[in-house]
Amino acid sequence: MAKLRIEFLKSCPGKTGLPVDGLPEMAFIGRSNVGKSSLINRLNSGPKVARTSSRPGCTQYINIFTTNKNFYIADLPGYGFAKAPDRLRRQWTEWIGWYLRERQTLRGTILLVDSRHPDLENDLSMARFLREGGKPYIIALTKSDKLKRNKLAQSVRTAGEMGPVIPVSSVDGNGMNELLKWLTTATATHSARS
Ligand SMILES: Nc1nc2c(ncn2[C@@H]2O[C@H](COP(=O)(O)OP(=O)(O)O)[C@@H](O)[C@H]2O)c(=O)[nH]1
Ligand SMILES: [Mg+2]
Repeated sequence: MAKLRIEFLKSCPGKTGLPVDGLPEMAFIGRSNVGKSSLINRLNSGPKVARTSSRPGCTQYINIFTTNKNFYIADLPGYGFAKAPDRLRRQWTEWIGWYLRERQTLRGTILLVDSRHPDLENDLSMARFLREGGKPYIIALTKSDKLKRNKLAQSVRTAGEMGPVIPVSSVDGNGMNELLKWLTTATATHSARS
């Protein structure tokens, strides 16, 4: 299976830390614990580069990774963890809202959605936000290994309301080639603003 060579570059707490060399960027976003770090690690040909855990974190940093395909991966902080204080939620909305709306080099977004919960309100509103933003995005329906075939098909249909769907699994590798193809195509496509 084709893979990327991914390396961690840096953690950015705000705009000033983001790369300025103009290389295209692809964002990964989703609820905490949806499987974002695992997916980035699975796409990578080398050892783990993204930290995985079973406990939702609440870091507000955007983690930037380099790839051998001349684009950056931006790992955005997860949303939707119930216990976050209001102050943290406001910060998240401001910083990530700014990033998704204004980041000139952003070429596309992978919205990760748990295949067992394909219709959660915060995922639906993120999908709406991305659609309104007008840049390419795709729904990566995570942990597809956890569902039987017909349940997964049902989940793909439900998630299809939000946009184009690729079911993926970091455990058995389902969907990785398709996701990789989408990533490389979207990074090569110039947006109207660049
Ligand atoms: N069965 C299964 N479990 C997964 C998969 N991806 C992630 N997980 C588990 O889900 C939990 C959260 O994963 P993580 O990658 O840290 O999520 P993040 O918070 O979105 O970065 C961990 O316990 C992972 O082992 C998957 O594709 N299949
Ligand atoms: Mg993570």
